[in-house]
Amino acid sequence: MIDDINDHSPRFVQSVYAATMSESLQRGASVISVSATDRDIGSNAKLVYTLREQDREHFYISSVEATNTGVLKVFKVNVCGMAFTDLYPIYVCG
Ligand SMILES: [Ca+2]
Repeated sequence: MIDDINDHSPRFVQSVYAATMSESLQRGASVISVSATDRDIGSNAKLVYTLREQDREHFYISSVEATNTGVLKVFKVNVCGMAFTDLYPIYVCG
């Protein structure tokens, strides 16, 4: 049995993700899907997405095991004008 060493870090497919949100988005509504790749194999390539603590007030992110993607969802409604400095730079209400 050949084992894989977890020696690669995940990289986001896009360096910037931006989304336009409607004011009518309800809690639990999906905002955007994000995707990263990891060059390891098997469980070493499985990704779990998290948000920084200050971003969790308004959003949460679900990790989708089947596709290895993360889906950003609304935690608190009326999140118009939210700006992220890290992974999700700008949200504009449409
Ligand atoms: Ca890895």
